[in-house]
Amino acid sequence: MAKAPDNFWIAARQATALTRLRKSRPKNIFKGQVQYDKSEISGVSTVRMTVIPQGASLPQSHAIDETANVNFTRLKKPPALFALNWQKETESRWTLHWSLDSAEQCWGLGERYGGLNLRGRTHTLFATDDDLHIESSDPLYKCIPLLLVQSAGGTYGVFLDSPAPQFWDLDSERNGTANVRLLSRRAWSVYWFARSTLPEIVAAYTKLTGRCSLPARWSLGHQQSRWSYSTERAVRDIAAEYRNRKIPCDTVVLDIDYMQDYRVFTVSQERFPRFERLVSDLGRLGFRVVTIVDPGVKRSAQDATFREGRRMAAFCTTSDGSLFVGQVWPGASCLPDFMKREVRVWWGDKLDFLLSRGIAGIWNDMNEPALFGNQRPLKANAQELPEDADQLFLQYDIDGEIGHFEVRNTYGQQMARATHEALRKVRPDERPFVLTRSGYAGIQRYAAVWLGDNKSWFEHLRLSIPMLLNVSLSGVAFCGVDIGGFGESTDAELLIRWYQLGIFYPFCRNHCALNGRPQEPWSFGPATEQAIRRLLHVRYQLLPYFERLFVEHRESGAPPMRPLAWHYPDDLTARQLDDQFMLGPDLLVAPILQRGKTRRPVYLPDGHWFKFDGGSQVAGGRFHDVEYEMDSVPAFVRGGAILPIAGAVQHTGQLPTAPITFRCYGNRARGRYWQDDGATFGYERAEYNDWTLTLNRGRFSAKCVHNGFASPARRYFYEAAGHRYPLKNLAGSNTD
Ligand code: MIG
Repeated sequence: MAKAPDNFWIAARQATALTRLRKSRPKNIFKGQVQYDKSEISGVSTVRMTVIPQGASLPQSHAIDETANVNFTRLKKPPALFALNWQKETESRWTLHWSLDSAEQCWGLGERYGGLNLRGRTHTLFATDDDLHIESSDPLYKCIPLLLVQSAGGTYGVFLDSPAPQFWDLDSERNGTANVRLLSRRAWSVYWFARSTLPEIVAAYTKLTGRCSLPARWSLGHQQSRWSYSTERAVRDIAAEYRNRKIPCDTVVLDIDYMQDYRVFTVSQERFPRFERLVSDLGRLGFRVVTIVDPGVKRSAQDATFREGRRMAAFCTTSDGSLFVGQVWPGASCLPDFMKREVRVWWGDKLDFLLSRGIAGIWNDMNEPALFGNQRPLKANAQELPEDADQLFLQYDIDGEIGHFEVRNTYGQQMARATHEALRKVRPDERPFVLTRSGYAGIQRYAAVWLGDNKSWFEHLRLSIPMLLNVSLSGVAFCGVDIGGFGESTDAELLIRWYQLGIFYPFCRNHCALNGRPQEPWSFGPATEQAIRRLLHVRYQLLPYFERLFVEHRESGAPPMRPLAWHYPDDLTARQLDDQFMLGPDLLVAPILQRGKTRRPVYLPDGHWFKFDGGSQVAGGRFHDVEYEMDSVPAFVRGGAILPIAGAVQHTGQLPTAPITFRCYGNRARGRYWQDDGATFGYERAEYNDWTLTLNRGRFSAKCVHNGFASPARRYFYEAAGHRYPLKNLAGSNTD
């Protein structure tokens, strides 16, 4: 598949390395069955290889979206496009290897610390709570074994569907080989997506593993969090500050201190004596409340959740049958085995404690699972999988008892699934909001994600772009990082710069650790507050555009955040950049990422562009040295785009009646405007409106493609060449 490298030295190195590999590789000791299947998924030729060791059962996938009904047909032998070699080297170790062309970059693999191109180092997939993200960080919270290999010639994909520990060595020895070590005693599958375009590969992968449903509109608004707002008073004050200062916000998030002694499904009577009243009062101000829920259940006969869980054998046990006990926030705690269906149902029913009190969404933390004092239970360079009995605890899978490490990477996934399914059950026609720290391939079907404990460092501001791009390309469209940074203390400059970028994260939440100084938008004086207010207004103005992007994610799998190469695959400069990105097809975001800087080089691909602020036209096909003020919006709009811009609001509850202006960029432009209730699954019952917008030599028209939603009365305008004109009517909606 890889064409011969043009560089002689690379070729020579590769040849030596391969001989060395061949010599050093133990022989294949595999005994069992291998199956090959093929399918055409969203136009991409896909081959699946399933490897079933003697005595093992068929693999049960935790990634595949069963409702997608992708059909495979059996093949007699591996087809030519399947360029992957593999072997079983020891009783618990497998290796897969193939060669990489010298020009190929490696993207994807979910949550990785570092730049967009993952080539040149090793990446461990073993769910880990790492609260110090530095350059040598390797395993993090999420494990998504999808690699996208891309070059000017196109992109191909490799998806290794196994929740067991994986080590991906992406040419760390610079000899042109990718080498994956999988530690497992069970069956597994690998999918090979044949070379195609980047959007097509992501379409195929998300067809297979699912796409997120449209987010509840409120969850796309600004969320304010902190570890912790630990009294009713503190929560009310935050909400009041937001409304008094007219800074847009939709959600207040409650971290672990709302509970009694950190016990799950409790509320502190002392600090939150009138919890329900608090939630409903906030609701009247247009706020939703989200609460954290960790998996650890306090091992205590006084705790009702523990008693119930023990009675129904919900908790993970060790090999001698006793309860596994680990240290987490409530102290000595037990972990529910979310692999069991009845445990997921039970946990879901328990969530009613929060849902019946009006809690709008659930935030799952610590679900790697994290254990104090034992965050890395597997050696960094493990070559063997410990025996089942030595994998911390046992879990259950279709074929019975199984060592935890074999399925560790889905622990958080199964918890998020239980939570998602509970919300669907209790509120069948409401779009659920679940946020999770850990997850596996397919996590997008159950939850939005944030990338855990970053710090208030410019370095982490900068890295949030490539990290979120790789997460997005790995199928997880609804993602973000803590704005302002979680650990350490932020300052005015960093907070402003972070909001300049953060208003473009699909998930937009300010969150801060226990010891950091407060970082709500008003914490640094009036000038900072004013800048952030303006930036958040822009976030809300763009929400109709965000909603359209999520509609397109459902249609095609395209994530809102995309590398430039998504749209400009032949542009060699664009392919190298990971300090700027596309938000959908129309916005290019290029923020300041260094302290003390007010300018930066911005690359605009071919075509013409418009500054988001002020709308001046800028030529594409080259770099520009761009200066940004403290309240500037660091974005450029593609010439030929039409953006629906909403009028100013304080929260999404006010959006349906806010006027919409279709802002046209250039004198020939096209756009799309989508409208629904933003809250229910009505869009699946055709209750939405969908318009194609065009501007042709000054003539604006909105063509209704679908008309199924009775929108409340609102006013519409279009804006072209700096003038704004009222629109008489938009078919399919009520205008006044
Ligand atoms: O051991 O709940 O990543 O967002 O504020 C720390 C307290 C536990 C880690 C999460 C962070 C959260 C914090 N949690």
